Amino acid sequence: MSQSPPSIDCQSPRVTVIGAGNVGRTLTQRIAEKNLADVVLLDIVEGLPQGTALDLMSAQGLELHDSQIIGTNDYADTADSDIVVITAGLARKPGMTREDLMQTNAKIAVEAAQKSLAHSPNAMFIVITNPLDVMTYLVWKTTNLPHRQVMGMAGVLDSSRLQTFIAMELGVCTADVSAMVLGGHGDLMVPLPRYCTVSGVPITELMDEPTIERLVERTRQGGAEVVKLLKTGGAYFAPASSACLMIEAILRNQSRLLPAAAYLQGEYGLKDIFIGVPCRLGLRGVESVLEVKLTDTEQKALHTSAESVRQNIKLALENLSKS
Ligand code: TXD
Repeated sequence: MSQSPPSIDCQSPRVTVIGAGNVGRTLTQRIAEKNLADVVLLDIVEGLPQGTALDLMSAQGLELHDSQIIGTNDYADTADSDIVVITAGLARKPGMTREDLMQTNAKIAVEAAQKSLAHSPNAMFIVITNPLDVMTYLVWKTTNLPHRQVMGMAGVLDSSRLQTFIAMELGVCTADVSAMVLGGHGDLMVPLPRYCTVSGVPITELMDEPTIERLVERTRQGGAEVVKLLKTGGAYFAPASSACLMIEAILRNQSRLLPAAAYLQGEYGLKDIFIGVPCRLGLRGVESVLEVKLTDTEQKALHTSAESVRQNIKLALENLSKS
């Protein structure tokens, strides 16, 4: 008697990365080498995603992963993606703020989101394009997706920079350091030294005030410091690792507590805005937003950062409606 074999869903998860620039292609490499998913890499420049995909696939037997990587200029190839990551857009040059990129990147990010959504209506969207919190809001607003399905990557990166600076200062293993940065991804971001620890010991017990303030300021300027050194673009190794961590948390339903730009509905006294807050990330996207206790000063700093994001959202929406 023939027995039907047990049904095993062998389909790999599929992640689309829009933008095959520095962040997009490094992220593609990270996802593949961690065997997290198949990756579709899309760019407007002909040949760039195809060449990158071919190059990365040629290392498959050396890195021993089995992710498929497809390079394309056609959104039809992105169909049925579980996650879409938007990295397309201009990067900063020395002396530029993230906000200087707003008008151009708004059009690019919105178009990328809408075209991707048409082929992957159930996808989770992770926005990376700057100015981050504004672009995340625009992607959510223009796609009409449930807000748990849209999030921005910045908090993991900013926290990881602070984590690194603390480890370098104290000469301890970076993995033992835990750091938390909230707020918008800009000069007004809100590092929270009270919530930073080394193996559970608050850094306020290990460093004096001026040292902590110096590390906080270096974190705020962490992106600009890299831009200034590179001269031709922004950071991409740590940004790619940060996005990869979020993707892993979602695809493996890890329920990790990570700072991400999430939609707020009254948490922290803020509404109708995307800004960096601690989120629980899992298969359903932003499963919940955690409200940690803030001092009056921290709360004020978060609101100042939110006010700047809000003004830029207003400006970006006005510009989009004119174009
Ligand atoms: O923490 C964070 N969120 C960030 C954000 C950390 C690092 C980088 N951050 C921002 O991501 C940065 O300020 C940029 O706005 C994006 C992408 O940065 P990246 O360093 O990757 O920029 P590149 O190397 O210039 O790559 C951008 C790619 C490039 O290949 C373009 O051809 C492509 O985007 N591009 C497009 N692809 C598809 N569709 C359209 N319309 C398009 N326009 C440009």
